[in-house]
Amino acid sequence: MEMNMQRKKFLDLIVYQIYPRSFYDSNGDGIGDLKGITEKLDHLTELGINAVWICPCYKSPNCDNGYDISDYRDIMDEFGTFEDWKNLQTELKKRGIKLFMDLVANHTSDQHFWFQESKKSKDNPYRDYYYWAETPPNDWQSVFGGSAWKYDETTGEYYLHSFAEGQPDLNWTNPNVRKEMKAVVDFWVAQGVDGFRCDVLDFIAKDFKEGKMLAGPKLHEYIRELFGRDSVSGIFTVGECQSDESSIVEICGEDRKELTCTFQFEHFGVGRIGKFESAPYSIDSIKEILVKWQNFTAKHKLLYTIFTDNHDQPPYISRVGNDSDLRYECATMYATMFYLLKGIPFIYQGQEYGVSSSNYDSIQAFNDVETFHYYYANKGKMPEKELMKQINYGSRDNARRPFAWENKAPYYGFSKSKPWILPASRAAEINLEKDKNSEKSIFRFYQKLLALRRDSEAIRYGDFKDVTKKNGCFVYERELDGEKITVICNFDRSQKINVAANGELVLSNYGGREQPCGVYAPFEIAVYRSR
Ligand code: TEU
Ligand code: CA
Repeated sequence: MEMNMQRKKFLDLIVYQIYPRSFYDSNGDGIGDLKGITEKLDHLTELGINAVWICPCYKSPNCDNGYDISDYRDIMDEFGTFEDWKNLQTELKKRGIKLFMDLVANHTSDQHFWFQESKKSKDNPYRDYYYWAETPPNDWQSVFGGSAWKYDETTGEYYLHSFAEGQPDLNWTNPNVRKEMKAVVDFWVAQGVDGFRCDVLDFIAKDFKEGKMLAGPKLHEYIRELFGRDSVSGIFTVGECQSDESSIVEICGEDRKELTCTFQFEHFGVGRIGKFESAPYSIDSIKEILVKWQNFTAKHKLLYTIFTDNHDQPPYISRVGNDSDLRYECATMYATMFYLLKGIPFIYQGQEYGVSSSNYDSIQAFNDVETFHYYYANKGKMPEKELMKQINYGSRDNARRPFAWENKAPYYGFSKSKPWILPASRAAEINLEKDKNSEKSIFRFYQKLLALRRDSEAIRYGDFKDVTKKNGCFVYERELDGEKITVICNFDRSQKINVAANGELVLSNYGGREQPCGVYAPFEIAVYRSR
């Protein structure tokens, strides 16, 4: 079954996710900024991406690094000015790179004008922009821990915050709130942005009756109101949403006028209990999840999003792979396994040089609000060593350490002065410069991989077929109009994989390989192409 043309075009995207605070600091204050991104655009062109998603860069007091917005139409002081943003957009356009902004529609900062008004009095015109209650009507817990209801002295009532206290939830049942958020979307579309990544979008519709914090029955109506309008119908939207089989069809179906696609997070559940505790895993279960979603999205003509990393997750290779003796092999194996699937690749900053989790023995080395919540909620309940082990394992800061551009420069070339958060503990060993100078360069591998994707219609639009015959490996084919790509990934220590892969070997992560069949080394991949 063919998807419509507009959707099909999105399969050409290769998105690079930027966490501005940690990308590059242009003015030496220790904080990454927009000018910093503009200065590093050659790196992105070299890598071979064609779109960027920038995490929130709006005005914010930063209780959750920009996910608490105090003005949706202006730029955070630390990141620069609106002119810097315009300039970044112009430079991206020159390079043919699309720009997706982060839309945080569920909550604002408690410093936002709406909330400042709302808390003043019970009859303030902005009162109903948020959820207020005399006593908490339920025992909802904040995603970051603790009650989701916070007492506010001014009027003696509680307000709802699904995330940090500084992130009060907007009341989407109020038509004025929906109007305001539409105006925010229109503002940025008028500025010429190409789309939005939509933060926790399913939280906008709560179901107080059923006691559900998210994905209430009005969700679809609200999303359609936001994006189902003709004036914004061409833009790309990717939702951070609950995405089980039935909701993903409802939110992303071609005829639904809701979202282009959502992030499918199931593979993040592998190898852990909750966010901070690891659990035994096998890569076969990751493979099974990928196969399931490839087949499901094909059947329902949906766009799949392909990613292993983002700003909320420790590097995938560290959590469910190998970031020590086989770091290069594992990073390139996962890149191959994921990014040659059918869907839209999202690459998170640092993946291209194999960035790995950090190890720090004190909570002082951390900055993230979620990490702090977990730490202080569990302090004293287990040995400090065990607690720090869990923090190092699961903290979002693993993905937020400054990008290590250079090998020797102070702070690895991220900034001229002390960064807002300590560099990755392994930055001296793992940085872009060192990677590029290495015989086994992850960056160069990514370049080849992305070039192959850009060059192959079978990879971008072709059918997916799982032809794996045993555990410990993933073998799949992509095919279109006589072009066939065979992808072989071995994640067993060493094994024999017999695959009738005729064609040319177009990608390998071990030197000197030619044979299509035979024994594969740990984390070895091979990609064959025939036409
Ligand atoms: O994250 C949504 C979310 O549910 C997170 O709790 C996520 O599961 C968690 O961070 C994993 O440890 C989004 C943003 O991506 C995140 O950075 C924000 O903090 C959050 O919304 C609130 O805006
Ligand atoms: Ca700066």
